[in-house]
Amino acid sequence: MFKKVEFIKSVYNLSDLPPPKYPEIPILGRSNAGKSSFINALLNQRGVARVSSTPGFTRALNFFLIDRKFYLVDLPGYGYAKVPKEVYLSWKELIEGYFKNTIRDFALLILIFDIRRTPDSLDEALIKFVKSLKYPYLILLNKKDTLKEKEVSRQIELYKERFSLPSDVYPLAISCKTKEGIQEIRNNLKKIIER
Ligand SMILES: Nc1nc2c(ncn2[C@@H]2O[C@H](COP(=O)(O)OP(=O)(O)O)[C@@H](O)[C@H]2O)c(=O)[nH]1
Ligand SMILES: [Mg+2]
Repeated sequence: MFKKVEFIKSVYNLSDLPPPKYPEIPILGRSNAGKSSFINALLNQRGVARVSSTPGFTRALNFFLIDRKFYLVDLPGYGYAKVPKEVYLSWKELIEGYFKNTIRDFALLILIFDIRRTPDSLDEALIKFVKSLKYPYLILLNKKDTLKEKEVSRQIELYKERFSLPSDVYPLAISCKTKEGIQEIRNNLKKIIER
């Protein structure tokens, strides 16, 4: 379990990023996929990251420092239907600028999807972008509790195929509600950070 969680800041402009003093693990995904819920589950704290009841649009990159060892970064989600094109473009610019920033130490990128959804062109574009960065990444299919075991397997195969994932990258089905799969991820993160 992680012990100390410090909220560092919300970043709206790339010029405002905290110094890259620690390895960082950004959390990416569509709005409402469960990014904030995942951060809360992982840290075993309610309300560290704000969970939205209505899918909304947070523009900021929220930095959390964990055990003075690494940053967890809650990134703004994409794919919120009511967002105008300019807002999508500014999202894209912020995210791309952040990842192209080569002085930062990206230890692992975590991508979260709602397991019930069929991946669309936006999701595919994200995967393509993430693959192009050459950082290690982990794909999580959240809200496993909403599906039967058979449907879970079917969705895992669907994501694997749509994203043309290499055989060693397997999407992991989790639930932030029942906490299934969360301890396994904690153990993996610890290994990655203490590398
Ligand atoms: N059933 C179920 N609902 C979840 C799970 N994780 C998140 N949610 C719900 O999905 C909605 C969006 O979650 P949130 O963490 O705000 O998503 P974000 O926009 O990606 O940060 C909220 O209503 C959560 O309660 C899960 O594992 N199972
Ligand atoms: Mg959120």
